[in-house]
Amino acid sequence: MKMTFRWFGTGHDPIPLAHIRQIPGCVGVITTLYDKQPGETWERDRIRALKKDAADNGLEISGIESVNVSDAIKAALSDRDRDIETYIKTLDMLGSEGIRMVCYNFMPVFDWTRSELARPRSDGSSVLAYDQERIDGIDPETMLADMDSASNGFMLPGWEPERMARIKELFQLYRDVDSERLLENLAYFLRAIMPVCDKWGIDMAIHPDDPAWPVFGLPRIVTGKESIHRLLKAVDNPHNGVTLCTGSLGSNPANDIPDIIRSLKGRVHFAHLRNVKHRSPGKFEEAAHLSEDGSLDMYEIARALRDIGFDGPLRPDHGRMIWGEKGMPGYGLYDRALGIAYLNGLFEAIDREGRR
Ligand code: DNO
Repeated sequence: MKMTFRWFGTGHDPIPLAHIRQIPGCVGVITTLYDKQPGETWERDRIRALKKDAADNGLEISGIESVNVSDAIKAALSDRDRDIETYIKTLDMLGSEGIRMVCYNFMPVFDWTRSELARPRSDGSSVLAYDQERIDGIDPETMLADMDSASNGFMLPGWEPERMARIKELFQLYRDVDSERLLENLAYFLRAIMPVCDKWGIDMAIHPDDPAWPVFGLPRIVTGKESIHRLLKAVDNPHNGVTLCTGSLGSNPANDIPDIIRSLKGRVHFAHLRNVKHRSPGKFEEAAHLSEDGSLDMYEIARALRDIGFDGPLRPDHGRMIWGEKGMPGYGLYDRALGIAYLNGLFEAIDREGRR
């Protein structure tokens, strides 16, 4: 396992790489080119500049999150083959620059969804939260305005303004796409990119849907054990794998995460570890990483990852906003660094127990 930290790039992330390198055990960053729209090719010099920034600070680029997939590919529009060609070119470029893990998602219209970005907790911190009733009662456009005003002026990953400006049109594109169609479209995309993944050894790590059920009537296809196995079988190549995101899968209390991990030996290429507190069906809020603070057993999750021999990049995921930090919701420095310290402790203890 490689401990890493998500970093949004110079000019986007207020957290300097020089601070990230001081987090104990953190060897690399997970990043992307934030100005790239889905369907655009990544140039070699930009990838090299990213690598150089990291290397100048004693870090590596441990993977890309995300190379985003265009709506033309997700909804099988007439120009999907052109976008797939572009995606392949980008993977070829990344592969030739030594990048071996690419995270992406196949959620229509929205990436992750929350109803609140800064719910106050009794410890004085704030967290992201989700309430299905609230989501059911609002128009996605109203939600966009709320998200905007609560995001501390940061562009939220997955909520890029260029996309959100076209929200109505985006909903239209998916009018005839149900979950079966979406899965077919995903399999079509994966089949096309597997040769370049085989060429360079690039592991594709699909991110689960967050939350793990349909929102705003849009289909979802990566929600739990069964659906994940379906998509892995649809294109049965070891490079077709997943991002094991405990917070996304853990939004549904029916998902037994250690069991899911054990069933995915060899196909977990990236892990996002964080905790989540279930309130009632369809209602949850994020928590500190510690098992005791939420509903997930982080020790069992770490053990399951060790048991399947997971050796890919792992990162803490959304943290609380603490100590007066004004950061991107979920992506401040302090609580994610605390998350790493805690996860390092779990993994060290598990390794040592294993050696007895
Ligand atoms: C949210 C993130 C997601 C994730 C994408 C991967 O905080 O986990 O935005 O990066 O779904 O493409």
